[in-house]
Amino acid sequence: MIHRALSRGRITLTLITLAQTSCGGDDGGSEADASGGDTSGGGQSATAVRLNELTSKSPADGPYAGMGDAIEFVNPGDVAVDLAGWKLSDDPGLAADKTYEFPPGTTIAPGGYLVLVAFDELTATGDFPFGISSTGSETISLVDAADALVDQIAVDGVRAQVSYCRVPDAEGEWGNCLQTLGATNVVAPSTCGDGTIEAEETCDGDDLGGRACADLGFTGGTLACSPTSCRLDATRCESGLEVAINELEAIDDRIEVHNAGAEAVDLSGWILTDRFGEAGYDPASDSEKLVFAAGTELAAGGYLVVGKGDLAGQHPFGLSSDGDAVTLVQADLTPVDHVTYEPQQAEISFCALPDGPGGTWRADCTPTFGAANAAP
Ligand SMILES: [Ca+2]
Ligand SMILES: [Ca+2]
Ligand SMILES: [Ca+2]
Repeated sequence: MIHRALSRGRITLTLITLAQTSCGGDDGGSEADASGGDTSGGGQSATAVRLNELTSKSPADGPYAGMGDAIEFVNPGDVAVDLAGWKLSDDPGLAADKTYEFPPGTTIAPGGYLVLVAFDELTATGDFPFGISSTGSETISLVDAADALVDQIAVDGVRAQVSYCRVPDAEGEWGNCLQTLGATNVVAPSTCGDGTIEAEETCDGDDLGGRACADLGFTGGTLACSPTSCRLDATRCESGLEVAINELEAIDDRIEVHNAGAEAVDLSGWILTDRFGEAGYDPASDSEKLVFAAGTELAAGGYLVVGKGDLAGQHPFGLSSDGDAVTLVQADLTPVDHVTYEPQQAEISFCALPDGPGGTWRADCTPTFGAANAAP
């Protein structure tokens, strides 16, 4: 059913052609026309080709796993389309270094799909020379060989982390989708960011499911919802203690804990975990936690850097650069501090400024593990 041809080299094209049994659905010329005047009257012209699906993060599985951001095109027409000389860009001005030109021999069969992936300079594989931001907005343009606009989409990259697509294919409205690169688009069962708690979500936007910091064991502060994971973000909840998570990064997975108080604090039996949830914390179900050894003390004004590993004093869980959360819990399971970060924020250093429980978290700090935090 699915035929996949892959050619590798300076330019990689991945072409998927579906069996032609499902392409009878011509809508009689009401095809959306992004540019105005680029389709002929009556049946669908060559420029019926449409941007159809985008991902702003490399697919986790499927035929494009690990291949980078992906863009799917569809040809809903009844004739093959030759894309030689067409261009794809994240710059409406088509700057050369931000623009991919479809090479000779690039065609999409009637009812077929074409999937391109971001060019990876390290491996010199892939196609288009730009990334699709997973946190910001992008405008992706498709133009034909005469540089006439064929289709264009302004996408909020947060909504494209799994898939942003048209439903139905080619002509529908764009929205959050299941990932279906090279196949018919499907609406996502839930949408993080639509303000409604659905499916796996524990919150969405301002809807926290009626919860506040106190429900998680904190003494006060402001509970929020991660805009990318739709899980509770207790970063601004307060414990009233002077000890806090102070800095972290997702490359070597280091976590800095700081005692901003005037007296040493005994951390014996305290726990550092990535599993703290809306139902509180169950250490019995968490095999990947660090329990601080008896006698662990953090001096007044001191910094403790916890690295990743299986040795004493190390934490065994990873910190994802795609967003994650860390919580420090006392021996009696009362939470001390929690930090949630979003994709890309911890790639260099995510830190509290100024140091300690009252600081405001920000991305891209100057790394200062073991010392006072510093702005970029
Ligand atoms: Ca698709
Ligand atoms: Ca939702
Ligand atoms: Ca620091």
